[in-house]
Amino acid sequence: MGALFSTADTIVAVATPPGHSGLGVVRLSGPEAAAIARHLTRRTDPFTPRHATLAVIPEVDQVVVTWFAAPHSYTGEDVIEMSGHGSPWLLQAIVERACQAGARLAQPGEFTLRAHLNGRLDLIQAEAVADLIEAVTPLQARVALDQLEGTLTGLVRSIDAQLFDLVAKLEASLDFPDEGFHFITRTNATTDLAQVRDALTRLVEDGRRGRLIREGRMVVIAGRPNVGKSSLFNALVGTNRAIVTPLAGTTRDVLTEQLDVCGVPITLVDTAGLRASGDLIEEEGVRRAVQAREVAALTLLVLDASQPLSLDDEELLREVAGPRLVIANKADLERQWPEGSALAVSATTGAGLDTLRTAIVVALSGSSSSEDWRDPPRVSNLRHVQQVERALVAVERSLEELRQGATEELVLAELADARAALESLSAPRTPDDLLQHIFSRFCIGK
Ligand SMILES: Nc1nc2c(ncn2[C@@H]2O[C@H](COP(=O)(O)OP(=O)(O)OP(=O)(O)O)[C@@H](O)[C@H]2O)c(=O)[nH]1
Ligand SMILES: [Mg+2]
Repeated sequence: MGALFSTADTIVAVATPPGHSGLGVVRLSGPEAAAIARHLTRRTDPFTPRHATLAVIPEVDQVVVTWFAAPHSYTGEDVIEMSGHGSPWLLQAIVERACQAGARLAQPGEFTLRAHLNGRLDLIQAEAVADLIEAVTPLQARVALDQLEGTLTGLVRSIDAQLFDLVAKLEASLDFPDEGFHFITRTNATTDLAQVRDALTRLVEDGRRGRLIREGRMVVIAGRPNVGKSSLFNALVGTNRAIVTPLAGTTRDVLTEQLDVCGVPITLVDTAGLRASGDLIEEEGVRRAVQAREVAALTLLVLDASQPLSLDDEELLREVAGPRLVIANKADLERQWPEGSALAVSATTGAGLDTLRTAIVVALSGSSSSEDWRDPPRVSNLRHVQQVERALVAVERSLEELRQGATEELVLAELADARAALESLSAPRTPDDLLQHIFSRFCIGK
């Protein structure tokens, strides 16, 4: 732990993924980085900053060395990147030689931690680096990139600046105890704070969608046998992953696939048709289907539009309460009942699937409208959402105090809390345990 927060030594790690690849990169950061690289390549001349230099590490590999001189580097320290051939053995050999020459193996996230400690990235940006690396959908990557580029930081700063302005005026008023609210009227303070509240409210709303995009959700397909659950599963996944037959009771196991639904990473689950069959295997399948429904964020309850609704269907509609979408499948055939609020789709022709995709993300986000899902939300990380919420609660309390005619002191106490929440987002003074927590989810070499 101690070593993690010291930036006095030089750290080294392979920065590319394990396995064989065209290129592999070893990264060094710290005061000895350039000297160690020279030692490894038997070079007497210094490297030229930001120039790619072909060099040889005797008996190991040919490498291209790039030196980023402090402070113009990712970490803000001297950084050396050595690109070699992407063999795990060769890269490991380079790391070992670097360690023999005085470097220390980097811990997960330690390069980015140093970038943060050296003021190159605030905490929001550092966390965005991990999100960017882990992104599995284009929208996830876009949200993380925006944060890395400082969109959220800038927004939080501007909200905090508005609060600071108000705090300054209220504090100055404290020197005029007789009059009270000397430098700003209650009405103006209320107007300013209402603006801040609205900006924070929009961010919290953004956060609901942002978390959905960042975290993903599990969606389970359920319904009676033969209604076309597996066909729908295949249609959404885009491959014939599940077996489809005209026989009721085809699917017994629980099948899962990962897919991108309007930018949200979804784990889609296909399950056995729900019925009492007396068949041992099928009953186990039904038990697992019920279990899957219990952990899923959303159930797609599939009904067959080409068959009259049975008592079993009615029962299922009562039983599957929770968050759900009712789907009238086989809408390409003659319909036997009016869909009402059910979504008409055809798993075989693909009709209605786009509407269904939108309906899934809208239902998961709990929003009432199908806002433009391609529009990247500005906040997505739970820690960030929580701090914005904390700031919002404090601002709402301060508005209430103003309304009730409270003194400047009371209003100021709430505003201090709001500002502390906002500051903890970009966090120049983050407690070590929070840093430890945040950076432990990084991979080694980042
Ligand atoms: N016309 C039409 N047929 C469909 C549609 N969806 C599924 N089917 C047919 O319905 C039959 C059952 O489809 P499955 O996808 O296996 O149904 P399931 O709900 O998974 O069935 P179990 O696994 O037995 O519970 C197959 O013959 C499919 O070709 C559809 O949208 N239109
Ligand atoms: Mg099936």
